[in-house]
Amino acid sequence: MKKTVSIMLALLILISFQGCGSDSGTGGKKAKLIKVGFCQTGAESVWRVANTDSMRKALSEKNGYELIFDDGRQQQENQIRAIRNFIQQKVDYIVLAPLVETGWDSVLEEASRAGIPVIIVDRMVKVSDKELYTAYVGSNFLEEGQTAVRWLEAVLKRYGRDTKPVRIVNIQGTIGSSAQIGRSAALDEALRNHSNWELVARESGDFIKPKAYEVMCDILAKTRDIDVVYCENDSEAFGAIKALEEAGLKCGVNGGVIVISFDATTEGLAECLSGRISLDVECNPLQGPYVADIIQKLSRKERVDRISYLEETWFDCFTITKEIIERRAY
Ligand code: GYE
Repeated sequence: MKKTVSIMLALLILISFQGCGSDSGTGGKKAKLIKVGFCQTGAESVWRVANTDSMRKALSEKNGYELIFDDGRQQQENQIRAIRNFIQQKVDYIVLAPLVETGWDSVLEEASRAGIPVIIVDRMVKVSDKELYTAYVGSNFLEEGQTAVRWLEAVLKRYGRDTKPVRIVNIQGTIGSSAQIGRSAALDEALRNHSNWELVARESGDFIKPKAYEVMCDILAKTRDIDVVYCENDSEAFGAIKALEEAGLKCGVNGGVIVISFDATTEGLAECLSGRISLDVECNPLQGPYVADIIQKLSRKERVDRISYLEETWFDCFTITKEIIERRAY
């Protein structure tokens, strides 16, 4: 009798242990994680931090991924080295947010030879063979810029400034990055189409607030006759506004300097509400779920779209509200 009781007890303990294991939903066995190497440009802006966050959340262990994250610290050589490391570590997928468009052919050929699919996010790459990447998720930067110049045209008209000289400063993003190329190209196009628009200065702020502050200070030392500052992201707009205000200039559509920005982060929209930023064109950094979806489809050998542009909108100082800012996810 005593023996039967102890056998039953042992059995009970065994069953309850197995029960604990199956709580994970994997029947006690760990499901194989998908190994992804993600190579980020760096942490230059508020937008970038939101982008990294979105990727980390979507490609979490809980969702079935082993994510190897690499911060390129704004150097293409670092990014190339990271990709080579990912190849050595035999990752299943490589996700690359390229700092600039060119210079990727050899390393992407290495990834292709190793049979590792590459997904490009945010900025684009210019490669000799399109097959060197499997899919792209990001923004149409030329369209973002065209939205900005169309808005400027309309506002100048509304204020009766459409035939007067319009003196524009362009604080560019990282030279050679798709975000810079597209946004600057839209401004160039508009400059060609408006004989009264004049580009008085063009410098790179590298998408970074302190750098933009520095270049704006230098420009202001040469001229204060400025109508518009076309910044290529929010961080640059913050730096430019600081320099403009320290120089005693007012920022705003009504009689001040019109500051245009891109990203529409919570902080950027707060400046839009204060009137310092007149227009903030949205650039969506929440790309993680799209990348996860592509990886899932590729794992099931399903077809994926080669190019996916995220839907984006814009906000200006006339229509922005506290409620819009409170609902903002980044
Ligand atoms: O606008 C900026 C960032 O490539 C779209 O890079 C991205 C840009 C974004 O650091 O804030």
